[in-house]
Amino acid sequence: MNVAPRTPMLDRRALGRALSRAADAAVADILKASRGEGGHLARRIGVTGPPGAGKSTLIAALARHRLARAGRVAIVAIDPTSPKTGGSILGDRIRMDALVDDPRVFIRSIASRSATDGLADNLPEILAVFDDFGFDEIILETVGVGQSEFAVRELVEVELLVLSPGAGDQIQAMKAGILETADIYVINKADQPDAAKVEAELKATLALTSPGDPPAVLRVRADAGENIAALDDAIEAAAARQAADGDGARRRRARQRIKGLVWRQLTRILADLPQEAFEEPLPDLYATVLSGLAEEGAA
Ligand SMILES: Nc1nc2c(ncn2[C@@H]2O[C@H](COP(=O)(O)OP(=O)(O)OP(=O)(O)O)[C@@H](O)[C@H]2O)c(=O)[nH]1
Ligand SMILES: [Mg+2]
Repeated sequence: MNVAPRTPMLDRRALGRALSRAADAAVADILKASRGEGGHLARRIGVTGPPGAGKSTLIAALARHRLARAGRVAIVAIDPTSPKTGGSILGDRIRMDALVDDPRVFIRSIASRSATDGLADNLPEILAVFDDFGFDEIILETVGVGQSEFAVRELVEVELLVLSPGAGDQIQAMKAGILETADIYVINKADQPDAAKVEAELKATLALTSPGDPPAVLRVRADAGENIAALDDAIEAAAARQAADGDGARRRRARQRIKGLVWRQLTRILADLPQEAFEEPLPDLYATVLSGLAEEGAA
């Protein structure tokens, strides 16, 4: 008898516990628990854009297509406003009700806490849990058009920027450089009158910032699922280009995890130093901080 290969059942409670542990773990514990690299990696798709552009609606529509290609998909929303909650919160910021009961989908909202770039300072560790639990893909929603775009870019393989009509001002307001970070540009709310205008404006801007090789721009209607299949194909193509880079994703993961861990440790060491330490000559202060980092690593 031919039995189709099946993804083993997901232990949601174990996953929930592992995520909470990763969110709260001290750096030393993370180092201790590290099992060496080389394991399975979930592909990461970042979805970013201004508030209300339709990111969550788009992700809900997109997830259905991604599930046809992947066995298990996690949706992680970085929520800049909500306080930290134990489980997944499915408030009105997340429009994914239809996916909640799908056993192949896991949805989690994460408070951004105090990191200066608007991301949780331990986000690399939290995302790594999904690798360990055998997820094929993570779709990561982040709000904003500021610092977080640059930080997210390092965390994902494929980055989508979602804009909507009325975004003309948003395009103007985006800092130079942010527009260039995405692989795929999505104009959502194609049903609204100004969609074509926003698309033209965006294309004109991209022609200046990426002359010769303008990235994909797609007009979609997330709430009706229109043109989402084309977006799904564009993601697949962008992912294939990334995959050609061999172990690029693995190296990128290692780089941002170590950066995150050292940053957290540095922040703590600086907070714990007595005021007098900052009156010492800079080379001495530097040596003090470095030895603090070395002690933590060895702990
Ligand atoms: N007309 C129209 N409305 C849409 C479309 N897609 C989403 N919306 C609506 O736009 C509003 C915002 O959608 P969300 O998906 O919550 O947007 P978001 O970018 O995730 O918002 P935040 O997470 O709050 O930043 C909701 O009322 C959606 O129903 C679309 O294609 N057309
Ligand atoms: Mg949202």
